[in-house]
Amino acid sequence: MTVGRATFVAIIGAGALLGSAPVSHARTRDFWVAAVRVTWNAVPNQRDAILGTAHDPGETVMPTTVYQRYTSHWRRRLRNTPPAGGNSDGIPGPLLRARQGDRLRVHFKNLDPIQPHSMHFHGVSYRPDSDGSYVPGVSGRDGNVRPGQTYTYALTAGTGSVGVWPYHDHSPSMHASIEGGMYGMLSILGRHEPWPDREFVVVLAPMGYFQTIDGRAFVGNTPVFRSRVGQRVQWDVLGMGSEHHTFHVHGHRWRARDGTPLDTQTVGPAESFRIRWREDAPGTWLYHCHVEQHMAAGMIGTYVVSR
Ligand SMILES: [Cu+2]
Repeated sequence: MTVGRATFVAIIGAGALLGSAPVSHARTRDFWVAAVRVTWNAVPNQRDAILGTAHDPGETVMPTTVYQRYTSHWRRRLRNTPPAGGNSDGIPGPLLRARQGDRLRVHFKNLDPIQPHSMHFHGVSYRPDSDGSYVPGVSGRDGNVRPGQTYTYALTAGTGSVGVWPYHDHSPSMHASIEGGMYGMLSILGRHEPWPDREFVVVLAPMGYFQTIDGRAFVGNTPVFRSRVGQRVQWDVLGMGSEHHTFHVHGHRWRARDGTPLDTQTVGPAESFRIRWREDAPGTWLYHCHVEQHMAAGMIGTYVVSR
């Protein structure tokens, strides 16, 4: 007990030295994540229900590696996102939630038997040995976690960390890994911000023949997000890949930083934003990327609001 307490004090001291936010109620949050091989189907029902076209499993099923959330010391697999946060699991990786002033320790294990992997985080502070990117001749194990190995990334959420941010593989295998879904999001709340009642993670990214939301394409396969009237809803939106997307939700508007009402917002590669509202519009609504070719290639889903 005494040792744990001493460690905690030392960690707070380090945070203060790094110039991060007020740390009086700061916590250290541990996350356990592994890279695991899976067989992923981007279109599990094999169809585009809007156009009425069929897609062959030869196009939709692929072996890939994903980030998976675990209990401590990788004993047991857990869901990556809260149950109401969508029906997809494995892509994106675990939603890592913290508060401004917190320290995060992300314990990563590479269970992929073939490729090296890593975790590189946006939006938070860290020393170079927690950057998680491979720099030939310079970087250490953090950027090149080989099969069977582990690495712990030490991160600090400072005043400039409030918001939502991507993380992704930045090892030598990053290009194939990102195309295959090795990305996820950090969600950092301000010191006194309430947790939303519903938090939806939306990653817009290409995968094989498709343009996907959380690794799935077409209504009936993409996440069905659910909320109730009166709930505080938060959407965490991220673009990955090489294209820009325009995120649109039917029947709702939100405000840009300058107060302008929006119902469509552009997100480029590795850009991210959060959208919040108090839900007041019951019904079944579409959400989608409004780049027409992306929508036609699967980047569309439904959002169900009950009374
Ligand atoms: Cu798009």
